[in-house]
Amino acid sequence: MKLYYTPGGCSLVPHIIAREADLDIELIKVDVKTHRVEDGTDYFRITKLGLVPLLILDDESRLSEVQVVAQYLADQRPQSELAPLEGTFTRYQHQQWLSFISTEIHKSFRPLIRSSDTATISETKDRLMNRLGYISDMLKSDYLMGETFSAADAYLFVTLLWAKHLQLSIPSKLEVFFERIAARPAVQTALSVEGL
Ligand SMILES: N[C@@H](CCC(=O)N[C@@H](CS)C(=O)NCC(=O)O)C(=O)O
Repeated sequence: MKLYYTPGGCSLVPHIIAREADLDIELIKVDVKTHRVEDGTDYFRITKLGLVPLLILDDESRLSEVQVVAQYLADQRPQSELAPLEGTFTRYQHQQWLSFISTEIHKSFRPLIRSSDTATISETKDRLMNRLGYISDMLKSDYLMGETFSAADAYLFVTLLWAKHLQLSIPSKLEVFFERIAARPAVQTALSVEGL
């Protein structure tokens, strides 16, 4: 399997899950500013949207979208419990978190990084802080799904990494959560391999 990634991007989520599941995966670095792969290939020739993550399986079938790629990788090693099993109610609760983080958290960062309109930035920050506050209130155990680390935690962790990079003040409970996830050996390896 090949995973196209960019250092510190949302592709870090499936990268972490692949390491947590101890999967054999080839990492291929993409500069998402120039859309060049590390060997110089134009990334738009590989994928029309030019987005990471992109997972290419050994039979050349492809998967994209953080949530989907992370769940696929988790499902390759069900015993690692990185995603609840298909057909269970907790599977949907986990997907609920993945979707919430994708649409309400992940996508808030684009205007924060790209926009120069102060009203847009201020409104986006307020909305992001409201959503992080909600997650903080809902977080009753060590992880989003309770006592078990899952792909949703990896996703939240990566968005908190961005929040810290932008020097946003995050709820104290999420600071503790961030440190808990950062201390995981697989997470440390993924961060170090990406040069973070
Ligand atoms: N909907 C996609 C979004 C992925 C995405 O935003 N990827 C960013 C890196 S975090 C990217 O590749 N940006 C390059 C670009 O916008 O051209 C997903 O959930 O996987």
